[in-house]
Amino acid sequence: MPTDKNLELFERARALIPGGVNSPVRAFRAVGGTPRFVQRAQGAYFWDANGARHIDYIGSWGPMILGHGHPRVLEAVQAAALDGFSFGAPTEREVELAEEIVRHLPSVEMVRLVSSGTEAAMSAIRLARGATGRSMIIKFEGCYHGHADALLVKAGSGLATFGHPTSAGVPPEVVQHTLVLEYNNLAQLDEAFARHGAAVACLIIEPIAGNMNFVRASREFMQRCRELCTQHGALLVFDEVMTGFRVALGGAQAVYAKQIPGFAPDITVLGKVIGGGMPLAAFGGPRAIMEQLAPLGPVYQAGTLSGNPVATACGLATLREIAQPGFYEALAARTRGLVDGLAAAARDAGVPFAGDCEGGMFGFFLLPQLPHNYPQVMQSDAPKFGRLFHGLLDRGVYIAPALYEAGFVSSAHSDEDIAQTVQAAREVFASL
Ligand code: HOZ
Repeated sequence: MPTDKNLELFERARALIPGGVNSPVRAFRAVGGTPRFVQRAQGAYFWDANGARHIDYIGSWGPMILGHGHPRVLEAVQAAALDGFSFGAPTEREVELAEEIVRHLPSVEMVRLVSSGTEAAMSAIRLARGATGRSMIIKFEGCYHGHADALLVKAGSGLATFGHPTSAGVPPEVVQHTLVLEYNNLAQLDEAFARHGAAVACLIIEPIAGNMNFVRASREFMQRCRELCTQHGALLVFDEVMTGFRVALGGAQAVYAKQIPGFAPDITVLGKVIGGGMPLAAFGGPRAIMEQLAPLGPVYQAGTLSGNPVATACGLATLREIAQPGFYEALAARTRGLVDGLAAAARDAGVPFAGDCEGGMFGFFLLPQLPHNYPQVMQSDAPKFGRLFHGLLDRGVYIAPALYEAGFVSSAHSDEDIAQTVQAAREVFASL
């Protein structure tokens, strides 16, 4: 028997790292089996420790929109690394990256760079509370905004997988100001604002939720979120860590602005694509709100690695590539081709299937219809998903190892990759 290097590494890892991983979903607990340890990646593929090639639909959970090892991104990172890794002092590249972000997001006049999506969401909440002088925040069931204490209530992603309504270690007092509502439920939203409107600092939402698989907020729901926030003096915070520069150049807010005239959030939280695979995230909004931040205002926020020079080089090179004309049209067409192909394969095999996508982000459910909220998502057939996951994995196709996660296509995925994926799914669906 040849040795299984993935298994060997997993056993070594489990002895030293809780669960053998540094982020829970990677452990394959939802689907069983051995996580693939990545040796290297190029374009749309990665090779695991056994040398097996996989078509990668995770792409580091979103950042790798150009695929792995894009030559111009690589060049920018190499050049930046030669100039120095970290200074704890400002650099020109931070200014350039801020300019690039502001150029594409009309709702953002000023931006602060941080190192992770969790940090960005946590800071955005502090800013919203500081700017409004209020404490209460509204979030939605199934939306995940990183692992800051106040936001770990009925979140999605790994918390959905492990069935934790919230995390141990979060004292009830810390979440006492967090009100959790059902996604896409207009009546509940109206009632919450009627009752608590004057106390609400902000409403934070994943406009296209990517941590309960892929669930869109309806146009009506989003419009009502905007109206109620404006009416009650609360701030609308868009968590675009996943969707920012992923579903469109202007993010999910550009998608909603097309449907709702004049639509814009107050604060935007960004991550993933803006770092191109390096630890980089950001939050931004109108000047009057952002000027509440230290050193100008009373809301404190800081970070040794914030605006890191190598990470900003990577993010900047990535954003410059994706701003090329036609980039999103091609990416969206390829992603749509994947979802339609999977749907046809499932239909031919008589397997219930509902899929959706926007730009380079997609999701699907083994359900007859798309769900609109977390309880509906929870009706998905987890054991069947596990069989699909492993069937695809055995055929060299790597999707998220949990049914509560979205998927990601990059510009490096070719029509042939999509066709191979659909063929693999066709074989697996037939066996379900
Ligand atoms: N929070 C990510 C899933 N929505 C997982 C991140 C990771 O494991 O890298």
